[in-house]
Amino acid sequence: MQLSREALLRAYRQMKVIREFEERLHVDIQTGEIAGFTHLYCGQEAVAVGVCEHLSVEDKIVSTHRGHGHCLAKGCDVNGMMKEIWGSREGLCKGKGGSMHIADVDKGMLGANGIVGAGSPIGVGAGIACKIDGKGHVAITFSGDGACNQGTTFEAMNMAVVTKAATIFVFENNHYSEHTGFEYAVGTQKDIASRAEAFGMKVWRGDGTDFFSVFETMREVLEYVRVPGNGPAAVEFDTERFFGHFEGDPQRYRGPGELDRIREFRDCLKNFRKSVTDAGVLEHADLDALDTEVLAEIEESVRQAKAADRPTAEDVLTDVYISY
Ligand SMILES: Cc1ncc(C[n+]2csc(CCOP(=O)(O)OP(=O)(O)O)c2C)c(N)n1
Repeated sequence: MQLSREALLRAYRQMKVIREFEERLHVDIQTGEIAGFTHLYCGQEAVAVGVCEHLSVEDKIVSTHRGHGHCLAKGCDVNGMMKEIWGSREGLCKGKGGSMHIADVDKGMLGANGIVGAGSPIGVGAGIACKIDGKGHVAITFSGDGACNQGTTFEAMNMAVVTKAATIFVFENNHYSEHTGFEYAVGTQKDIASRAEAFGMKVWRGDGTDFFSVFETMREVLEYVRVPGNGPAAVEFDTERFFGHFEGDPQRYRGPGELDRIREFRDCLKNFRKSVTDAGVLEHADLDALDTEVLAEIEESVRQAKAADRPTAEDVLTDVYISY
């Protein structure tokens, strides 16, 4: 564990912000005040944070329908995010993106996406731009195990190899595509990374419930892809989602005790806490203090979101077309 104390505290804080943001949405969605479809990222925090902690604002990411964690890890404003999901005109995208279509181009966050597999081609375009730029910046495209079965993903992987795009395909294998198990739905070798390998990419694999595994793996992947001319790479992280596919999903497809087991043994926040306290680099009290701070921050973001202005009828006619 070679990270400084400051870097460790920052990583924990980032994961905790995502965890509490999502746990709070899980509660608040029950009231019906938050409109639209919401897919929570709880359980997968180590992936978003372990990836994004390596990135600068010039590096781009492309997200999925389960995108809150990616946005927060890339530096999107917590209050702006909460207001966006609450549908306020003060939100990050003026309440017009909502949970599934948040973007913040100034932060290098090119957008969440409601269409499964649609992020990969965007990530290739951004990766080609990074390559042309020649400054060693990269584009990361996040996809789930379900998205790995989409034709768009295959086409994007081939295009990335052919064009030597500075794109990294990060596959988050949380074992479910909606309600369909990975074991059933993925035919080839039960492994996503080997598919990417077949397209001619260097691939890596890591434990997505362990921040240190993600962080170290990404260090290697980025070292490779940041070298102009090396082209793309893919990495598969084995991870877990704690909630249903969408909010309201009763999860009857889960095995008995499955959720209890993953919350007990595959929780990236618990695993992080154990690693750093066992190694004596941080104290429980350091982390407890951050927990308190983050809870207050989330509470404040909800207060602001509830009080924020809602869109007006005139707002329907603005931002219909955007020119860059
Ligand atoms: C092209 C397309 N097909 C189907 C859907 C419906 N759909 C939404 S999410 C999802 C499953 C995605 O699973 P995965 O890629 O593993 O991501 P996860 O939900 O596990 O994060 C499906 C089939 C969609 N939104 N877009």
